[in-house]
Amino acid sequence: DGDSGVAVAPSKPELQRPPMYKVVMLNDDYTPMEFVVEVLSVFFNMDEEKATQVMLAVHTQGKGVCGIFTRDIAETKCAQVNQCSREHEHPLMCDIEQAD
Ligand code: TYC
Repeated sequence: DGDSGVAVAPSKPELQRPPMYKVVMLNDDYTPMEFVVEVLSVFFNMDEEKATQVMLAVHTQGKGVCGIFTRDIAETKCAQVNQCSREHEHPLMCDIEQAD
């Protein structure tokens, strides 16, 4: 695209979608349900109703997805949950799994 006077269509940048990662929450026998609901509201911005649904799904099915994010965000959220659980001496754990 120089000075030739010929109109050139602007090239459209071809952007790749980044790989996405699920933050997966695991069930255990000891963490209070109320604490799990609190964690889901604080770190995943869920309202009380949604957090309760996800907590019960994890409780009955063994694990459940809290959200899907780019790798950095997923790793950070996972680490925040695990640190918060440890600080409160609960065994609650999250992990990450590649989504696609
Ligand atoms: N199973 C726990 C209880 O009965 C509650 C719980 C739900 C724990 C979800 C962890 O990710 C979890 N108190």
